Amino acid sequence: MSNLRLLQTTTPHIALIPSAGIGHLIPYLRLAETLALEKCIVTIITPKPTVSFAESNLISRFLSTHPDMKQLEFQILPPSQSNSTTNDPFFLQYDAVNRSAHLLGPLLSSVSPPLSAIVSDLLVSTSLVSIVADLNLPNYILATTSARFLSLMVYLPTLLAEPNTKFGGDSDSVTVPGLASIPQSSIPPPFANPNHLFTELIRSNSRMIPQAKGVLVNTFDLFEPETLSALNSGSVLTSLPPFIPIGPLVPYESEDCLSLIWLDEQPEGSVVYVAFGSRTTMSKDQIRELGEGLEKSGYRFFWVIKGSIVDKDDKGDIGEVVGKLYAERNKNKAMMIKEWVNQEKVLAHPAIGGFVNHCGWNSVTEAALHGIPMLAWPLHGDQRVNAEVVEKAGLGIWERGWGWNGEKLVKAEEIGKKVKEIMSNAKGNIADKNDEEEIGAVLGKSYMGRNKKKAM
Ligand code: UPG
Repeated sequence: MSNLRLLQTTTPHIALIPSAGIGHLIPYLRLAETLALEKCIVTIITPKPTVSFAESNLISRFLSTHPDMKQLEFQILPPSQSNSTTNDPFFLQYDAVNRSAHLLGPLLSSVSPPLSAIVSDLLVSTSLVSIVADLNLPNYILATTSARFLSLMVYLPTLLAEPNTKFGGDSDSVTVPGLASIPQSSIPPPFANPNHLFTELIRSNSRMIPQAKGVLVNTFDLFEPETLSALNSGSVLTSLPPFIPIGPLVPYESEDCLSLIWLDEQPEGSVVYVAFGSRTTMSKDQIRELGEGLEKSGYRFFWVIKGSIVDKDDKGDIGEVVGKLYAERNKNKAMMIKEWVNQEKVLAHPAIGGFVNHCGWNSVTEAALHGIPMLAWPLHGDQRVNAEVVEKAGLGIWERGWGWNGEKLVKAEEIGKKVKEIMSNAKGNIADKNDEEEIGAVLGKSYMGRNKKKAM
């Protein structure tokens, strides 16, 4: 009993409440480890069921390597099968988590020792306001995106309430006070529809930010100085709590993945890593152009390919996605993989010289942490605004004309050219002559393979 009292008075107990998807889970696991190292008791509240296998696998692996961490499963109401504005399974899950939030009250009040504070995802903050008030607990938000996109979210309710605001309209840009204006072309297309589920979720939850005790942001002062200062000086809105940069969040201890063995055999800085996060796929035609572009660049590459938004639906092997001939002719200079890789360890590997990515904010912060130059290819959501941050900070290049995912077919030539551009800045500055000869030889073989039935 006396020990328990000691715990209650001296050891903070923090509950972490992520929402849905890997991009919103990983920062919470990183924060969990950081808090535990600071001698806090941490309880992670995980919505169940998850949308993807990747989320449930990651949670189990994390808990098995962090036995001191507590977990409570939060059984959520079934997500709607669709909504008139979207059938994106992650948006539907955010909505389901919000609709289930009333079930969190009893769960949060039952934990022992009693909680000292809650850190929750922005996308559940509205639903949590009355619950945390009843429990008399301070609520912090951990924002998983850039401070720049966060500012747009903070200001979204105001923008949507103004009669003259037009997203996707003729004006060139959108103004958030205190920030450099945001081009219309960077505004996520769903914002043009005020009834879109994504817009509605952000609008309703952002309204509650002033009620939070503070907002922890996975960014750092040098990366987004003006934006952080605009948020904290009252320029964006006057009623905001402090925005505290705590990034880049440090990756937690985790196991190696097998693909690192392949990287061990590659020269320093020689490999371009290509990955678009946990939930982004491209059309078959775009995957083909990307594949050819990587070949044309002449560099070795490590390519993580997602065949569907949710991994549970991702069937077929790599040969079926990129073509067996393509896979065969690149096998000596490329690692192509459809399974989960430990991306942070890949980026930390000395063989990696550049990173082609979609500017999911976790990928950006991981690349920043390891100083890997990026070719930004933003595809949806916050990613074009994030790409502005990357470009401004000098961490990478961005070809704006490539548009949103599916808006146009980006051709292999352009991709190859841009890959060469980032890789020429890479640590080892590779362009290895033997490699180019090898490519030529293999291309010859594949040409013969393609034509063997119709030519002698
Ligand atoms: N990851 C792996 N292995 C894989 C795939 C992903 O380790 O095989 C990790 C990666 O290291 C990163 C995370 O998964 O930590 C993916 O996060 P992110 O790069 O942010 O991409 P998304 O999964 O697309 O993240 C969603 C949104 C993105 C947003 C982010 C944070 O799509 O636009 O910025 O959530 O809110």
